[in-house]
Amino acid sequence: MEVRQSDFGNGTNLFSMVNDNGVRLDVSDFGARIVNLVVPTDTGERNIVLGFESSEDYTTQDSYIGATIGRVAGRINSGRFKLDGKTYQVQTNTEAGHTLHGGAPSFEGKIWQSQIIRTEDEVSVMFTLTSPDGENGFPGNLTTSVTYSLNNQNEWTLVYQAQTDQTTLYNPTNHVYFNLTGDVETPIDGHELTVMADQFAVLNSDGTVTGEKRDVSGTSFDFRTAKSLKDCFELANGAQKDLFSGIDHPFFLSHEKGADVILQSPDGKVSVEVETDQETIVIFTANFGQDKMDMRGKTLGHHGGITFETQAAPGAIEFEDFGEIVLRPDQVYHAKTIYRLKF
Ligand code: G6D
Repeated sequence: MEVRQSDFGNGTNLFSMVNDNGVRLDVSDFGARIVNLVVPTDTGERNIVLGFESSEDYTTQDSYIGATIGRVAGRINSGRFKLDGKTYQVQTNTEAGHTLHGGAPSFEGKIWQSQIIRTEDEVSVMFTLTSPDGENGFPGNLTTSVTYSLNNQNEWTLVYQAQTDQTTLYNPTNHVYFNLTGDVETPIDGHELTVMADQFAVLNSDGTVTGEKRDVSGTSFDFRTAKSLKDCFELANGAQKDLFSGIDHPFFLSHEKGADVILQSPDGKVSVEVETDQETIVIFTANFGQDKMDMRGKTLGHHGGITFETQAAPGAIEFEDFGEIVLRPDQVYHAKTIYRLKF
């Protein structure tokens, strides 16, 4: 296995990790993000994630694609929360006046420190970042790392660590979009999805959670047995699906044996299995509507990819049963997600 470093533009770097089976994982210190994930198939190499060809493109087209998101993934209602009796107002960055993905710019817009790590079993790049006290309104000097690893079992592993010198909020995630066809112009409708979750979080029209955990039974969000995304998108009685022209929801994982989530390509040649120690996964099906992006010489549009944002549920600071995102000085934050590639 090997790691190569190259220029990614504007003082940023690209790190290419290649395993002995021909899998290539490209990551950048710009936003500590995944850029490419290439797998070999009997019909040639296939890049199964969305990504641009230079760091500039992320600034001009879409800053979140593949990026590490923090301090708090998802929306904080009105950018306001209480911590140990004190009310904080953090920077809001949505039309509805909420804070999305930690404010803007946040982790996705930073150049992280990087360190290449090679062991017998895997190659890794560890990205580290210090978010200063008061950044975007969040308390505490937060030192955080995210380590991307690739091994010869074709597993891409993400490990997060963080510490803070004052009580704060921390709920990071990775904003990777998968499209297992390898063609950004092919919508994901033909993919089959399995999500081992009995409940999802109901959303308001502005994307904030209502606080209701709803059973998936009888809804278009029941993926406990494999179902095509087309069936989900087209099924009637999917009020929440229609509200967002797709999925943009947290699913509460039941963590039964095996994978938490499985995505299968339409031709059955490639699949990704996700296993995480996080309580929820936010699935967003790139509900871009008429918005288009130039990507790798093609045009990315509506339903061009699907995210698997493993994290505590958005709204956790508002609703106790949505998870725990308070990080205290005497704690070390740790989270791990594995994406197993089959091809
Ligand atoms: C939209 O609501 C969605 C978010 O979940 C997503 O992360 C973002 O677009 C890229 O705001």
